[in-house]
Amino acid sequence: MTKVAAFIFDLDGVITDTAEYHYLAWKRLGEQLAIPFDKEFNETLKGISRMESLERILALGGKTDEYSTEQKQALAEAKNADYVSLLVDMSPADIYPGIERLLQTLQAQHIRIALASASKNAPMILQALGLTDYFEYIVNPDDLQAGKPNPEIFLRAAKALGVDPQACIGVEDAEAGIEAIKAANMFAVGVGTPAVMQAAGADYVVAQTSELDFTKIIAKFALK
Ligand code: B16
Ligand code: MG
Repeated sequence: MTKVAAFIFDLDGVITDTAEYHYLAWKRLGEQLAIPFDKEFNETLKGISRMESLERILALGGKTDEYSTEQKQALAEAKNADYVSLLVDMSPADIYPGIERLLQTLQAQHIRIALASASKNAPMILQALGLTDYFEYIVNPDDLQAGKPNPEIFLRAAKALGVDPQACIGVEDAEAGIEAIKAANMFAVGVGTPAVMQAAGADYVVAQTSELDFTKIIAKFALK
């Protein structure tokens, strides 16, 4: 039986609730561009890179060809400045319930820990949450050829840790993220609506992070 060697975490929506701030900042930009959208559409942006998210919003409004590459870059930067301004008060109080307990257990069990977030702001957010020291490796999204659902980000983390993907457990809240974990040949833990997570391929699902229990996850992994 394969022994679990590493846990690879998503950030937004798993470790903390930045997903809500991404939504607010994109929504405000969408309104400026006369492209309103709701939370349902926003779900499709979870785990998706900044530029790809902008492209999807412009496509929604039928405005893909209305902006040059430079203008799109400026729009993405404006969204990011707005998003970062929403994070100023972030502190360890913003860590989702159960996350630090899980990280402590993993450390005590000598299981390796990495971060596979599409966010370029991830190192700054981990710092603000006081969690940086738990992570042995943080994938730099600038180094990737393809974003989630491509498995590259999870495979990159496994390679950096020097572990077999089949001995890794990925934790995600986005459909694109679950698909990326499965395509990487890893065990996928989904945080969110069970039907949605299962449809994306999750091997084990919890409705919220407070239910992330090391012993239960390992037991499910062992059954695979
Ligand atoms: P940034 P994750 C993703 O983070 C978010 O889910 C997604 O909404 C965001 O567009 C993306 O990071 C890029 O973030 O603009 O900060 O570089 O869920 O992969 O941790
Ligand atoms: Mg996420």
